[in-house]
Amino acid sequence: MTTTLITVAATGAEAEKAAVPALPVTLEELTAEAVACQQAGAAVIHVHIRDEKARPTLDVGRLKDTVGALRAATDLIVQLSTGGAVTDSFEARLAVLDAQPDACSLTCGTVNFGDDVFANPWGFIKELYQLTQERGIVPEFELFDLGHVATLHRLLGEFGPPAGGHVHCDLVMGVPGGMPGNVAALVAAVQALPDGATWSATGIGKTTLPVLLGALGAGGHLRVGMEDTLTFSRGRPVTGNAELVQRAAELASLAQRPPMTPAAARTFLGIARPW
Ligand code: KMH
Ligand code: ZN
Repeated sequence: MTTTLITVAATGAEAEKAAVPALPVTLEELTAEAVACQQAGAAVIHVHIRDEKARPTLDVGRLKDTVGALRAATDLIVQLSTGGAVTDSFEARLAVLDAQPDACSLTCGTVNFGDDVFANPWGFIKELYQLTQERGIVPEFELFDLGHVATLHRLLGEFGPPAGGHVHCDLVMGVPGGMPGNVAALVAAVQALPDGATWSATGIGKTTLPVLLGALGAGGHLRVGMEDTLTFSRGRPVTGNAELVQRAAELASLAQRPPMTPAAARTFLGIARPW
């Protein structure tokens, strides 16, 4: 049976704990959330971490502890963010790989990000990509705009296939400054992907449900989570990541493509269990 890969992006770097008490920011909160999300149908966790004051951090020691704790408590594929926060340096973002995750995000271009800029120039992209190849860490190509697809083609053309041999992309849609979160943009991006690539999609904020339903209809996989949306339905805050995963799993099952298990996801993405 065809199944659906569900990734949970549990925390992100943008929401503030003070404003969103349900946001998992401590290692204990993140681990508990991960366990609940695996039970609800997630196979991958996309991870941003926070410091003791709940501010975003790329501290490598904390990242290592996080990878270890998530591996001990769950079977989820641990995908560390190399995007970090818009304020993070390229050096700190490259050093994320020192925490030896299973997988990492790799954004294929710069994008306006609300009032900020999420910077991903070519020199940084190719350095990060080559590092993932050297270390055997499987990248997920984050595509915020159609131009990012062109850069993905250039990257694969110049440096060859990723660790694991399979190209899996994530369309991040509806960021103010990126491609819109609608079906027309989704189809345009999917049509431009490299042959053989698989993809998931996520819609930020109000675009969450249109993108989720469009992705299911177009044969794609799903990313959900509090990094991307803080509202479950109009006027009703999300109470935790697991309810977003559960809704995605139910809709995927309704579409006759139930959630992929973490073990199947490892095979699908080309991730060997490294420990
Ligand atoms: N926090 C955004 C600036 C990623 O995780 O790779 C970047 C981001 C992408 O979230
Ligand atoms: Zn992220």
